[in-house]
Amino acid sequence: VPRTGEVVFDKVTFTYPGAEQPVLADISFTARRGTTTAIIGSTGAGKTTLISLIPRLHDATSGTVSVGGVDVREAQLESLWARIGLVPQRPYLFAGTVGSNLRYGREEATDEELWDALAIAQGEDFVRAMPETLDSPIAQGGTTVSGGQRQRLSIARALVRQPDVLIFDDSFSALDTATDARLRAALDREVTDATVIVVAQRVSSIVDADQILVMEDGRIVDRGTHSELLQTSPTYQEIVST
Ligand code: M5T
Ligand code: MG
Repeated sequence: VPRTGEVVFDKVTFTYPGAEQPVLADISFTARRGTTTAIIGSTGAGKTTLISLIPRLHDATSGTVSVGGVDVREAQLESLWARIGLVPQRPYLFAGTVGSNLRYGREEATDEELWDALAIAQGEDFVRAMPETLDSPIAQGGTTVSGGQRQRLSIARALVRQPDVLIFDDSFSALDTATDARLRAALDREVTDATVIVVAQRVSSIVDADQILVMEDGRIVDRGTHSELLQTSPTYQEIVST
């Protein structure tokens, strides 16, 4: 099994169990290691559903999804999940401490590794400012930290696991644009080997992506870089202007 996190969708269709209409139709793309693939599109376009097929939260109805050259259906779930860091659209924190929340998924991580992940996720300053830093208590649901702090802890948690595939589902939306920009610059600098997939609402979060997939009604209607799409995609132009 090659230790590469290349993600390939080949003619993927998906219908939720019991639903009549497919939510994803004819999705094909390759997300290469060391590159960033962005997915943008209006609410309900199917972005969250698409990324949920990678760790097999759902299985494709037809077509194949593969990670590192292996069909995810043939991969052992535990080893598949060990390779994927997914930051969900609604970040969740457990009752415990900052440290125990960050270690979820990799219990053996050292404090230094937690700080490294926090530095990239732009969470270092606020955790250092907490009275007990990594040992500071977190209430169930993370109600003692702000939405933006919760998002950054959730991002740091994914980084601690050092996955081959890093997926951010609208993970930068609660961050102000300056923090968003610093975080993406740090990711670019520090996370160079992973396959990064970014679902975003804000175009400013994805202008530097190696490829952008524009989704509409469960389909990829256009693809390219930011500057290519500005020239070729009316849908993208509309997203940019709103
Ligand atoms: C795409 C439907 C949803 C929408 C379409 C998660 C989920 C979604 N859907 C279900 O029927 N059951 C489900 O469990 O699928 O939804 P999405 O993938 O969540 O879209 P999105 O991520 O692009 O939207 P948003 O709002 O996060 O930008 O018809 O009803
Ligand atoms: Mg979504």
